[in-house]
Amino acid sequence: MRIENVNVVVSHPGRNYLTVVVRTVDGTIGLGDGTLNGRELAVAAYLRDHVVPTLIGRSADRIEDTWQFLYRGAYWRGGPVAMAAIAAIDTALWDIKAKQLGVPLYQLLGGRSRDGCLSYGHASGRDASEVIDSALALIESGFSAVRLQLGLAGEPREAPAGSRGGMPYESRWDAATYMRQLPRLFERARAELGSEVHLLHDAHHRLRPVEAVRLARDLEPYRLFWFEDPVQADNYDGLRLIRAQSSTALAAGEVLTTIAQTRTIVQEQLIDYVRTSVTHAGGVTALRRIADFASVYQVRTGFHGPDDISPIGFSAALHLAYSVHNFGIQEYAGYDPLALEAFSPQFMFDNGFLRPGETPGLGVDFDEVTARDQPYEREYLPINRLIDGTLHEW
Ligand code: EZ4
Ligand code: CO
Repeated sequence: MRIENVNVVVSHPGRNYLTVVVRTVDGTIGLGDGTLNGRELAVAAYLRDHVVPTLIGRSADRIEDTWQFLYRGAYWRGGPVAMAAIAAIDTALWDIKAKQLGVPLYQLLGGRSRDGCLSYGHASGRDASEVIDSALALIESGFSAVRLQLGLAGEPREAPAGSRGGMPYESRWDAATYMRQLPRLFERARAELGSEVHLLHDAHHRLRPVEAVRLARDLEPYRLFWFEDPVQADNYDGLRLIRAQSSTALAAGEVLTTIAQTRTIVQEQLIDYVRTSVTHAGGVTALRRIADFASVYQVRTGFHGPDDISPIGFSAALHLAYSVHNFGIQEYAGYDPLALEAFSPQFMFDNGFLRPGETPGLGVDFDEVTARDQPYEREYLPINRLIDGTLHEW
């Protein structure tokens, strides 16, 4: 079935999302997510100017060939902009194929491997009491796994209203304060939330290796499900150091965009969970390969699932999570009601577990007409500075 038309829509149902709408000559519509937080328009231009014109008239059936055409055929490989663009097209083509065959996507990926996908929610707050209250609310709503983030240590969960002027919000962060506060938070969390709940934490690439080693060791008594992104993503030696000295489980990879970039951390088993996403690492085709590669090394999936991945990319991830053997956990940050309205996702959350929709395809819809009334708004991730003003990882 030939591709007749491809629309690239950047809209703002509560936040910015890049949605690709691929239409075949028989009227089948496939949806893809290429949202790259803070750089959405670059992906839109890459698609509109260089990808879409080459897709019109191509066979929508040839998903693998189209993936290779966009990746290998461009000569310039990888990078977050190109890989988000490829992801959007690839996801839309899987949606089309599953719709045309009349099955939910996971059936094309081998059928389900489990009854539901364990998910974790985000608990945050300005101090330990607030974080624990936030975690209790999540547990109350069914979650058996929660990520604990302490706002005071420099993690603004939401960019405050001030950032809505189109400039990034700036926060301050101090490693020593963070490293003092975090073990205390987890000590309290274990005391108040019990030993059964899974606890996670994300260090957002902020630590130097020796700091990360110390923190990973200080956190050992609290048995974290994982400690995420302790050091810069490309600092393999840093991860080796942490790995050699601590038994705290590690997760990394949300900023990686290709299977080749996951190679060292997976093959050397520097991590326990790989965090790549359908939206940022080249789509369903690419993520399936990463999951299979990781399975060889007993590395499990922990696909990135923030609300800056649209319900389309999130649903695609769930079909994979449902079907791959080495699934670990799925991040589920939840969505703004406007986003749920815009995409009508069919996935289900039940007692801490997620399941993809049962309707043919991804199980999402996209209301293009309403999207026109929700145009792009310039918004960026916050930035972090050290106490002396030096720019640091956010
Ligand atoms: O900073 O999605 O694990 N989750 C995260 C996220 C990322 C954002 C980047 O756009 O690290 O909060
Ligand atoms: Co993260």
